[in-house]
Amino acid sequence: MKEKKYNVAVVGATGLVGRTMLSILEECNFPVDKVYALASSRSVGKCIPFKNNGLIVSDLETFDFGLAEIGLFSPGASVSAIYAPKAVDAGCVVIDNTSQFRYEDDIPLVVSEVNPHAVGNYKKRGIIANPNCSTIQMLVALKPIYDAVGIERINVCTYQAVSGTGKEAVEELTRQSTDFINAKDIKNHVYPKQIAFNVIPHIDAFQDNGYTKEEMKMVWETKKIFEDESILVNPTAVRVPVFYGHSEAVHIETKEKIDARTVRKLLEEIPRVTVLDSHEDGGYPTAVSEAEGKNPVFVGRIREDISHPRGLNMWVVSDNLRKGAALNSIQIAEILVKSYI
Ligand code: 3JN
Repeated sequence: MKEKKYNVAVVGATGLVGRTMLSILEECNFPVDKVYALASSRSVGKCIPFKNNGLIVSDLETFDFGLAEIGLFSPGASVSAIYAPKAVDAGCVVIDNTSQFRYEDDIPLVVSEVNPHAVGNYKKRGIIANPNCSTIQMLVALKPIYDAVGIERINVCTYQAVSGTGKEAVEELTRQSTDFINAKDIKNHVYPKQIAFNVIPHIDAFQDNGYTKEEMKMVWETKKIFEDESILVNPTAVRVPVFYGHSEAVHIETKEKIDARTVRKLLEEIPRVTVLDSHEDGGYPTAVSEAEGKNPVFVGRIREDISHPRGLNMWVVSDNLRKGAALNSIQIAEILVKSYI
């Protein structure tokens, strides 16, 4: 029997996540037929890389979503708010990479290794939400431990690459770095403080409780994805002068004691996790040397917490544009086509 193929619309195709979606669609075995690259009128007519001839960008505003069975959305929350429901009305299933729908009860929020079963709940609204990049890589690494012994509390500090903010931030880090080296004045446009050769403890908007929205996303999303309102999450989200790949120092308190060797073995069995954890110089993953441009979630520095009887520490690194965004969206689409549409 001939394999069914799907027409896919990539919304926000000119952004960093949109371009990564296209490059993963090129390299993976997803059964695509036609691919539509959509963006705002500003980008209409641009050619973006895809297979041999590239794709010409079409106007999101006038696109007939009846032409696509699946919409991979990453255009920003306010744009998804308008166009995702329009796409659904035209018969397209939307996988949305923004925060617009993530916290709505009747919209599934899915990490493909953690709660793939939740994809089935897409039918009511026609939308599946893709979590925030920092949540995704953390939960991929924690899921086997959660299943084995339970997790009471997570303390996490993130070290997030500028590509999480977008193209302008990649340009800002590049420009500030050259200006710094050439002893020129440094100007901040994207971030409130200099990002080159600096570390900024602020991602997304401040909330009433003093946490930032990026931090609260990790709290809300962990509870929803693990389907566990009781799990405690205490995050600090930090921007670092790295182009691609988020890193996280994750400290957990488990419900039952588990030793570092057992955790290492559990994680080594997960196909999309790569454990790099030898106690020697360089025996751990980093964003630039391992994660950038790669698909796995890399885990290292696994060790028992010397200050807590059920504490465990680990270092989790992944490409924020891939597993943290585009790849997870396409893996959701794979589950969708395999079992539901
Ligand atoms: O800053 C990062 O590293 C991740 C940024 C994610 C982001 C940036 C702007 C808007 C999001 C997100 O996916 O949560 C959003 C949003 O959709 O709210």
